[in-house]
Amino acid sequence: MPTVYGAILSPFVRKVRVCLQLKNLAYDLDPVFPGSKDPEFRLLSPTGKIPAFRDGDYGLADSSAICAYLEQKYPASGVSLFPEDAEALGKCIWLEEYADSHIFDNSTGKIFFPRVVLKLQRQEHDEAAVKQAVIDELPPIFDYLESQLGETPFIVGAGLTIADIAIVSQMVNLQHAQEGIDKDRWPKFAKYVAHHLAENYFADLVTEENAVFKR
Ligand SMILES: N[C@@H](CCC(=O)N[C@@H](CS)C(=O)NCC(=O)O)C(=O)O
Repeated sequence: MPTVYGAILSPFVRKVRVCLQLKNLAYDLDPVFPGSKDPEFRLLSPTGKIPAFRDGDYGLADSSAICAYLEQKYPASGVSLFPEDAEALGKCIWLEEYADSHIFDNSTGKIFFPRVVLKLQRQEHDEAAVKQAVIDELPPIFDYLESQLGETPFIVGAGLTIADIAIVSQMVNLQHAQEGIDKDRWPKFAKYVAHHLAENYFADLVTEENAVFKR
């Protein structure tokens, strides 16, 4: 059975877990924190970043690499998350990268990490800087994503893709940080995120994650 190495609040670990679930693949979760010096983990993830992944003798790191591997390795299992059409595929990979880098840096990094991770570690954070990030960084991201959405709950084409999973995965961290999306200002994006959060591929994981805050 494949193993995912990582901590459940990471948007990248969540992204891989959602992919595994949608591809109907059972897996083990080895709870490894970023920067772990565990030799088995560091062989798979030389940077120490999570997630890492093992499938038999094969292993690698990085959520995008892992999800692309799963798609090619198990094409007939569960749903396909990468479109075949070249233009749709290109757009999917772009939006996945936008979520993993730009949204992660400016939303998860500037809002979730200080407010949630530092709090869990019982460290102080600069709440004024977090509030400023909410004002400065989120609206341009939401404006862009609102502009990319049509009437369906999918940002590329007519079905669920890796782009939706990557974007909504970052929005889960924003939700954990007690920030939402104003549905009057960004109606399509707010509806889109709410749609995916209500589906079991996200809802089950978020329920599991919420237990962390009740400990
Ligand atoms: N591009 C990587 C990003 C992974 C990543 O940045 N993970 C964070 C946790 S959410 C991490 O391990 N950070 C530790 C570090 O930057 O040293 C992916 O998609 O997996």
